[in-house]
Amino acid sequence: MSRTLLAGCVAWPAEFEERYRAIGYWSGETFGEMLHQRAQHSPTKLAVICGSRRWTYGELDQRADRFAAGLLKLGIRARDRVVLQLPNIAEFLVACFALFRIAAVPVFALVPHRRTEITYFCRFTGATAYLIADHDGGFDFRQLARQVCADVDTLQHVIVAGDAQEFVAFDSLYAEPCRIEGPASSDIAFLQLSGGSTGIPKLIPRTHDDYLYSVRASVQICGLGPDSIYLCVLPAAHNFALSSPGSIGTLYAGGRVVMTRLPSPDTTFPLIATERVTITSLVPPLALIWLDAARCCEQDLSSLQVLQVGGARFAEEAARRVGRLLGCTLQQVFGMAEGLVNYTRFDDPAQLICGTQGRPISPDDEIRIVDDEDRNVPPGQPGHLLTRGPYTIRGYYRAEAHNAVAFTSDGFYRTGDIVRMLPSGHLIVEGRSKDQINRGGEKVAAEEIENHLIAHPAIHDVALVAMPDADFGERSCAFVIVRQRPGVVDAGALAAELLQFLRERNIARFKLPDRIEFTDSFPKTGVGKVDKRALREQIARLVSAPHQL
Ligand code: OOB
Repeated sequence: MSRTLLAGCVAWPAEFEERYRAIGYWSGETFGEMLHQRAQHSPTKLAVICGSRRWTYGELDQRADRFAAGLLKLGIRARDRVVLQLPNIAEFLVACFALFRIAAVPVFALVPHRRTEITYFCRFTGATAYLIADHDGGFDFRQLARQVCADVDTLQHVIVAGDAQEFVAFDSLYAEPCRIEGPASSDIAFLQLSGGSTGIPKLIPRTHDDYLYSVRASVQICGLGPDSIYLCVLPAAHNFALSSPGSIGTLYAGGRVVMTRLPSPDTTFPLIATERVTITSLVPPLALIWLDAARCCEQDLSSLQVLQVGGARFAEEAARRVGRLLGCTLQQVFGMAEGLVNYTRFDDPAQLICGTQGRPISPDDEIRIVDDEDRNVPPGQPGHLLTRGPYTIRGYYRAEAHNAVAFTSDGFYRTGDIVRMLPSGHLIVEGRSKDQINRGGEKVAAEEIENHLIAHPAIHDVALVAMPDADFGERSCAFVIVRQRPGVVDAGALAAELLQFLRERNIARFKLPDRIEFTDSFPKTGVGKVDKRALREQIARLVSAPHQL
């Protein structure tokens, strides 16, 4: 029986819920139970490797229980929101499973997020706790936590993995396990971040039922089993690395998760060789770096069976090099934190593996490809991808007005992707209608950055668009119209000033424009809106012919 959902979340209509349960997609299992079962079944089997730490299933399960007890003692309760910003370390898994067990709701921030984003997540969700590592990549997160504490009234606890200074030490929370009232499988397990296309980031509520279905099906499609060893290279909290099949899928299958903070071949190739990694997932820019490094690699990468690439479009020519250079099978993954995930299948012909972004996980993933008026396009033609299904959300968290535009009245999610479907059901991502830059898998919502830039007194108007890039696929370019100023504007100095201005607004670095172009006016569409397509074409021409600058 389902309980009321966390306030601000949209449930599936009852007839869908009944159907998804009847078919068995929603199995009634929770994450906490899943890990517990694996631990009971094979307590001494290795589950997580992180540096020199090697934890068995029994140990991971125990740690999750003891950490859960510590969280309860601290006063964190079911349905409390906890902003979690951890790098790829074993504590990430302990924290997730502990929070899942006490039915508290992790909000998955990304490591590059800074004061502006974290403050927003904490305030918007009314978070009572913030969980961080002491530092990562030379950045001190305790410093950030001090600022966030000053900004957010609801925040009561900061928990730090590593040197906690004045905050609560992660390790000090391990307590005697206690009886815990777990969540229902229909409860919200966590809030994921949307790639976003609006000024304000959206949060995605996922239930144990729906997420575990996508995990279970992914495990099956990707052939994971007890012998699988997954290298977690991408941010552990991102949907791809978490559940497609990612670290949760690996644990589901009884395999082993190897955590790495650094994605570069110098670190990861030796790990693959020594830990005998069988599968990993990368975004296209990283895959290109790995392919290059593999040409003159002295490490033994022969254990690697599957390289998954997704998050952004992977060029077909690069896709064709994977087998030859890395000696493994490529799997393309086209997914979204809102739900729908597509995989190429291992027995697909090479043309489909290299030239498409895969087909949906579930027979009940409903796919519509439509024109601007929501009419189905003829088969094979490109159009807007709409989707509905057993693990695709029906609404963002506390976003009623936005939900009215992001979903159709009958519950299809408007992905903002332009796709084409082959007769086999495989999708090819042709482009995007959402106002977003996909910077090699890292998503930048144009409006969010435009809002920041327009706050600068020298700026009259601004438009952020994608420009083609050999390594990232896309980078961002800000077209800027400057207010009339006495004297000549020094473009170089102003561009530097704008970047500094953005840095001072404390946002993730990957959101800073990679290029700034000054202009007198924007091209306009028929109805008078800024014609971003024309701007994209303009910058693409400039980038492809730099000598004409
Ligand atoms: C994954 O999730 P998000 O939420 O960071 O981003 C979703 C968006 C998609 O709507 C699409 O625009 C783009 O990222 N995308 C791709 C792609 N995979 C994602 N575009 C072209 N080709 C691909 N293979 O990125 C994500 C979530 C789960 C698994 C994999 C990726």
